[in-house]
Amino acid sequence: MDDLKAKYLTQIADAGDESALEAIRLAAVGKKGEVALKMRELGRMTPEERQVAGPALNALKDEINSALAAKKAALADAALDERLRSEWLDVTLPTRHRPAGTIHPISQVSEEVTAIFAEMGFSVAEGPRIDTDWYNFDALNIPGHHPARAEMDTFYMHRAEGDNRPPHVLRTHTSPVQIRSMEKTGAPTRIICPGGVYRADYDQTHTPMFHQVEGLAIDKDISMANLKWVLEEFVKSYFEVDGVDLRFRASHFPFTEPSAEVDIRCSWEGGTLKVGEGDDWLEILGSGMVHPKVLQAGGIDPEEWQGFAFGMGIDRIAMLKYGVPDLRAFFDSDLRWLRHYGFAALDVPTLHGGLSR
Ligand code: 2U9
Repeated sequence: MDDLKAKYLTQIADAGDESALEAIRLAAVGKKGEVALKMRELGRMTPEERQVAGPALNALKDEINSALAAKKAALADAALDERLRSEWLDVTLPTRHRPAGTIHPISQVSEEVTAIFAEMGFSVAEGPRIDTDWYNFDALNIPGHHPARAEMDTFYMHRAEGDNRPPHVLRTHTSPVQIRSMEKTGAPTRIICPGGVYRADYDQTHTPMFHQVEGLAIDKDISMANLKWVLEEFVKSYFEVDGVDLRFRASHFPFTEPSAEVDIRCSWEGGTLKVGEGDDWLEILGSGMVHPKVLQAGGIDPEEWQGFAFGMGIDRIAMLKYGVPDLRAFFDSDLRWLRHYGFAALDVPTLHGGLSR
């Protein structure tokens, strides 16, 4: 019995995993194991022999069983230690790498403007960048002979000989989107139309493609007072100031009557723009009451409805807010410039979360 005990305790101590341990258990204390065979021999013993051998065999079985249990627990502990050693992670590491790309200031400003007007009930309308001269000009009260057509340095699409379709142009403003929107949804309406526009012009303050946002609100009793309030709210939100004076200067556009250009009070102390203080004025947009002929072109009865409209250059207001000195840099795709002036991809501008953090 001492030999049996020494044999199995050694085997148990040397077992490398649970399956080896199970094999030892079956061979030692299983139903057909060596201890069971020995137990069967008890029947052939004298009562005196049995009195000694019986308890000794039981004790041996108990000892082997507890050695098995202890070894099983030790193997489980070792396995857990091994998992803890190999399956770790450093929770102090940064969770996510900042994306290498940045949001272009023009995209950022378009999102900011959209968020501000969305809060005032305006939705975004979009349309084609190539449109007919009717949508781009005639519908906006700019007939064929009108000087505004020449002033806008329009890009005309090439037409093949015998092509009888109406002339198409690269839109010179986003106004054709508003005409299409009026045709589609009628009145009342509140929309803004941000997007790229084209004019054949190139110098320090002009690029052949630039960006505008125009707005249109049509209802039964809309006035210049509503226009003034909406623009004041916009300027305060966009430049992130509590108050600002606006100056409406009488102007002329074919598509609005009356028309006004809008300046905001500002100072240029130390070369940086401060909006809402100082004695300077900065022109930032054009506006007016939609011309009755334009409402008519959009299929809306000017006897019943009226509306205001405004337009501004996104590139220009982006330069003013973010201190970009040269317009042309917007279109250069210079990576160092983009890293400097770009915005973090996950900072979506909202009014409650801050427009431009
Ligand atoms: C419809 C009716 C009226 C849009 C308007 C302006 C005044 C304006 C310029 C600002 C700087 C263009 O980017 S810019 O060069 N825009 O001054 N835009 S009112 O009026 C509309 C538009 C559509 C149906």
